[in-house]
Amino acid sequence: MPSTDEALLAVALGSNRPSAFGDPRDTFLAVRPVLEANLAAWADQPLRCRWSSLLDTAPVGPVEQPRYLNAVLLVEGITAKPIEPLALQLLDRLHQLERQFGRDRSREQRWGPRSLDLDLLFWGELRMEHPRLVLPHPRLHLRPFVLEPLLQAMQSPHPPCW
Ligand code: PH2
Ligand code: MG
Ligand code: MG
Repeated sequence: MPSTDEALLAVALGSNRPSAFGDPRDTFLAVRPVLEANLAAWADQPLRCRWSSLLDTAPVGPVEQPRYLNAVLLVEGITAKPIEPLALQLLDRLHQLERQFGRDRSREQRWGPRSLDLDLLFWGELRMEHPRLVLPHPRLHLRPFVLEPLLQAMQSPHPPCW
C-alpha cells in the first residue's frame, strides 16, 4: 500500500503502428523495462510498478486507422512532492522515449496512427494547466481505452503476463 507521503502516478500507453521493435505488442514488450528504468531515474529512487494487461481497442478519432493496443502503468513509491517542474521533466522523458520508439510528432495527424504514445494521466493530487501538460489528463474520464486498463492496474496485485 502507498504510504501517505507517496503519490500514485499513472501513465497510459497506446500504439497502432509498427516501430523498429516490431508490432505494437513487441513495442510494448520492449518499452516496458525502459520506461520503468526511466521513471526510477526521474524519481531518483526504486519504484513499484503495476501494469494492466494489454487491451486491443477500437480507434477513437479518425476511423481509417488500425486498432490500438493500450495499457496503463501505475507507479507507487515516489516520495517527491508532486510539483509542476518535475512533471514537465517527466513529460520530456516520455517524449524522448516516444522518439526512441519511432514517433515523429511533426509528421502525424491529431489522434492519428502512432508507434508509441505515452500519456501522463495523473500524479497524486497535482493539478496543473501548463501549455505543454494538463493534469489530471483532461480526457481521462471519457476514454474506455484508458479507464479499463487503469482499473485493471489498480486491482491487479501481480504483474500480468503479456
Ligand atoms: N489514442 C489516440 C487517439 N485514439 N484510440 C484508442 N483506441 N487508443 C488510443 O490510445 C488512442 C485512440 C491519441 O492519443
Ligand atoms: Mg500523447
Ligand atoms: Mg494519447
